[in-house]
Amino acid sequence: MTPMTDTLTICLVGPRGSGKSSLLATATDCIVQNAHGYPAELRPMLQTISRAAFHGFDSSASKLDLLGGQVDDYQKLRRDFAAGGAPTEPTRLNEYFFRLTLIGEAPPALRERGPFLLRVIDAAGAVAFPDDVAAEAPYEVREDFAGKLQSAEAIVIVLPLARFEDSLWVANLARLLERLALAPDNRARRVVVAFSQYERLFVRLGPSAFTYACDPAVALHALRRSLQAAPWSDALRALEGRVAVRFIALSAFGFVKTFQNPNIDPHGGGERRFRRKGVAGPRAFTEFWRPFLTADPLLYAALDLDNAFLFGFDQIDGAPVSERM
Ligand SMILES: Nc1nc2c(ncn2[C@@H]2O[C@H](COP(=O)(O)OP(=O)(O)O)[C@@H](O)[C@H]2O)c(=O)[nH]1
Ligand SMILES: [Mg+2]
Repeated sequence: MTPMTDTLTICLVGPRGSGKSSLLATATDCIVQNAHGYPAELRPMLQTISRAAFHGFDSSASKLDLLGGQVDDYQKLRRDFAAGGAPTEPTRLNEYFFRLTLIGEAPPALRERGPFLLRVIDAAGAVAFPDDVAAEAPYEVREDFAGKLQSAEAIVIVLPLARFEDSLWVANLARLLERLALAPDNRARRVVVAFSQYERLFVRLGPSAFTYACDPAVALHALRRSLQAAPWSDALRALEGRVAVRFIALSAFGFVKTFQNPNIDPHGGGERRFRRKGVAGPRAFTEFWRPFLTADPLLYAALDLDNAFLFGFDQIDGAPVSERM
C-alpha cells in the first residue's frame, strides 16, 4: 500500500525579534544533529522542497515556483543564521516548504502515514500579530496573513523566555487567541507555545549548563514560572478541548558542542553566538554550534507526537516538580 501524503500548514506567530526566523532556520540542523527531544530511533528527515512539489507538481519549472517558496529561500535563511547575523526580516509573508519522513521506527499510529508535506509561514514582525497597531505592513499582507492563520492546522507562537513583561504584544497575543477561539471556521488543531532563548537561563552554569537544560523537570519549572506571569494564558486555556496546546523551551543558539556551555559569546557585544577566533566565514559560528529542540514544534505540529520536553496544561498545572519525583 502506498502511504498517504499528509499536507499541513503551520503558522509562526510572535512579536518581532522573538526568534521565529531563527527557530525555522535552525530546525533542519537540529534534526541532522539529533538535537530534538524525540527518540533517536524515530530518525525524522526534514528536507526542503519547492512550492510546486508541496502542491504535488513535479516540474521544477512550474509557474508556482515563480511565486517564491523555493528550496533556495530556506537555504538563504539558514545561511544568514549560520553566518552569525539574524535572518533578514522579510517584507512580506515568507513561505517555506518541507517534506518530513520518518525513516526509523515510527510509533504504530504513524506507521501507515507520511510523507508529511509542510508549509511553514514566517511572517515579518510587523504582521505576526494581525492587530498590531504599529504594523507597517501593507493592508493586503496583513489580510493575507489573517487568512492563512485561519487556514493553518497548527500555530507555533514564539515568545522570548526572558522578556515577559513587554506590554503591547501581550495585549496582541490575548486578542489573537480570542480571535482563534471565536472563529468558527478556523482549522487549528494544535498550538505550540515555544519559549525561545532558553540557553540564556544557564549562562552562569558554564559546562554544567547543558546537563541542566536536558532535564525536562528544569524546563517544566522554567515554563511554569513564565506562565504564572502571563495574562494571556487564560485565553489559551479557553482553546483547550478544541485545540491541543503544548509548551516547550528551546534555543536556536543552543549549547556549544563538547564544552556544553550556553552558546553566547561572553566577550562579544550584545548577544552573539560563540565564534572561533581566527576562523573566517560561517564556520567560525557553526563549528561548535548545536541548537536545542528547535525542530520539536514543527515535528509535534506535523506528527501529533509528544516527547519529554513538550508539556500540556495538565503538566503545567500539576504537582510541583519536586513532589513528582
Ligand atoms: N540568546 C539568543 N538569542 C537569539 C536566539 N534566537 C534568536 N536570537 C536573537 O534574537 C533576535 C531576533 O531573532 P529572529 O529570529 O530574527 O526573530 P523574529 O523577528 O521573530 O524572526 C536576533 O538578534 C537573534 O540573534 C537564541 O536562541 N538565543
Ligand atoms: Mg523573522
